[in-house]
Amino acid sequence: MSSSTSSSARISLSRFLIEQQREKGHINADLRLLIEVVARACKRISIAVGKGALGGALGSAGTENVQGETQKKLDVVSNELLLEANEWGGHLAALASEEMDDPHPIPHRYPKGEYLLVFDPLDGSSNIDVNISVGTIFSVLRCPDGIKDPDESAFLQPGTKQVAAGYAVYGSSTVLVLTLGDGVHQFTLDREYGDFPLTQSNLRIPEDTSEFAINMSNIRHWEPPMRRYIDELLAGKTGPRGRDFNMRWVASMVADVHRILTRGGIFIYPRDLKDPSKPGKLRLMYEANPMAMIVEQAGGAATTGLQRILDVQPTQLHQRVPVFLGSRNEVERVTAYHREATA
Ligand code: AFP
Repeated sequence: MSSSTSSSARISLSRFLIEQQREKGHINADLRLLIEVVARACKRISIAVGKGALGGALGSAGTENVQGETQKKLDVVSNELLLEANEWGGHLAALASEEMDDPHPIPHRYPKGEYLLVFDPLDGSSNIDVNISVGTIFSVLRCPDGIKDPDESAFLQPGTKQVAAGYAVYGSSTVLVLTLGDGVHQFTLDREYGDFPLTQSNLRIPEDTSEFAINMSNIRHWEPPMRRYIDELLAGKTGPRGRDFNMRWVASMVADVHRILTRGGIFIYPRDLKDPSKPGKLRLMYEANPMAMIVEQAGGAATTGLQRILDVQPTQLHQRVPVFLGSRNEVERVTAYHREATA
């Protein structure tokens, strides 16, 4: 069962991490520092996002990232904030981001650590200008032994190798959701004190749900098992499922996943035939993998439709995968439909 914490038992993120290090031995001092630094950068991003039009950072930066997507000014600002916060602490061997073609080395003037950090600095950024929740997603890997100057190949590890994963949602409040491989915990930014007290520990995703999240406008591009699954949901009480389903789609993965973590649901971004060269829209290393680790740690499931996301062996830093994640029974059903279709 998940548990909420009251303000009388306030446990800050720092205290939580120190206890994880001291009592449970889950993390070492470097990983603790890394998480604290990422949280500090998220606080700064939250402030920049919260300024809205007053910050002068709304709108397009007039550039494109490696995916060919238009970068928003806040994408660039968020990327810079995460780089600046993390490069000098001595806990990282390198960083990689959705917004940079290649990994970012640690400048020679700083010491290097044992970890690799991969992030999507501002997920859902096409929602910024319309004041809808956006967020930051991150994943932490170990730098392979003996590699002093990690390049792309050092990052190409399956999601099972992640030592930590998390996201921040910049919504009506700013929340930080974190897993260190021992459950999922939620912290809420206290804007007056500037810290992240623990507000919920051991989040659990219900096994069953009647809520799905998908961009239905792509329906004509879907493969047959995908259409079968959604047709059955849409048929509601009159169809084979015998009950009605509701749909929600924020188009910010962080916000959709956060809803699922809070009350259950299934999130789907399938492979589609719109552009057969792209196996889905979402990126494996800094969207699918960290979210899959969080969802599994909360008792849910996460697949590509055919295999567990965390088992996918990456071949490129920016590769895409189909994503099915959330309430276990729905993810297993739609995965079974895909497997049957390829058998
Ligand atoms: P942006 O960061 O370009 O807004 O993309 C957001 C996203 O990667 C993910 O957060 C959403 O779930 C998904 O794309 C929305 O995709 P559609 O625009 O195709 O609905």
